[in-house]
Amino acid sequence: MSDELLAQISQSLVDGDPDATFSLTEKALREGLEPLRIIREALMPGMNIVGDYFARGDYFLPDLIIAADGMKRAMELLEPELRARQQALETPGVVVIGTVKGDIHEIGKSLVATMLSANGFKVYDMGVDVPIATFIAKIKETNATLLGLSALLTTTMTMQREVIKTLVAEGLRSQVKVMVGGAPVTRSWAEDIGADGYAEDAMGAVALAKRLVGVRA
Ligand code: B1M
Repeated sequence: MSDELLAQISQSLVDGDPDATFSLTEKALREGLEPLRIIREALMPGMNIVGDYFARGDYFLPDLIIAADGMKRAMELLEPELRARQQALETPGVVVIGTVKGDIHEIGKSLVATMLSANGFKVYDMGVDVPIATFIAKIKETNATLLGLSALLTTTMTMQREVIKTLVAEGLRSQVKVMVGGAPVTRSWAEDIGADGYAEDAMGAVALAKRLVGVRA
């Protein structure tokens, strides 16, 4: 019965039905399933299927966004339960992520954040228009090992360089690997500003993050 319920949760993500994801997750908790099991055996596999369909061109951006919404809503139910049980996901890494100062583009950054969460990373999403000092404070507070910087404007890409310079000045550069992305960002820009990696899309960002923390994709 529980296997069936887990499969239904997974399928609801693939079907793009966030209401079903939410209510099935609620049901699973009511039936006593462990939150960690729901994440590992239902939500993560479901999001990975959606990601694969997107990568091979069977799903499009709206499908990804709807599935991400389902995952987020389920996580809102599960996170307090995890805390109550003092359980934690074994995480490959702690990521601080945000869209840089001056830039309010949110959708791509949020997709990257959700896919990283779906793959077990502990993600602190700082939102958009994030001042450098906010990134720095969060890295210090959480001992993050990864920093994700999104920029969608040619005018705000330069902020990615400024954040990296500040990491150096604060003595934090060796603690965090920096990944950058966003529509105008390129691999050569990433190299130019001294980032550790560039990803073109959310699935690429997951693969990159795993590589940067030494996990096999
Ligand atoms: Co804006 N905008 N926008 N906009 N907007 C663009 C980016 C633009 C290309 C449109 C255009 O002119 N063709 C253009 C930028 C030109 C440039 O500089 N090169 C532009 C402009 C000019 C502007 C304004 C300046 C317009 C104005 O006011 N005159 C203004 C700037 C506001 C500001 O930020 N200060 C502005 C405002 C807005 C809205 C607020 C209206 C809205 C954002 C709403 C929101 O996010 N809540 C908006 C939107 C929606 C867009 C477009 C149409 C779509 C962006 C998007 O969400 N794409 C965009 C045109 C376009 O890109 N085709 C455009 C979907 C999303 C999933 O993709 O964000 O690329 P994307 O993320 C991808 C990858 O890039 C990558 O993975 C994601 C998932 O696959 N990725 C990462 C992203 N971050 C990553 C981080 C990583 C790794 C990968 O590691 C950390």
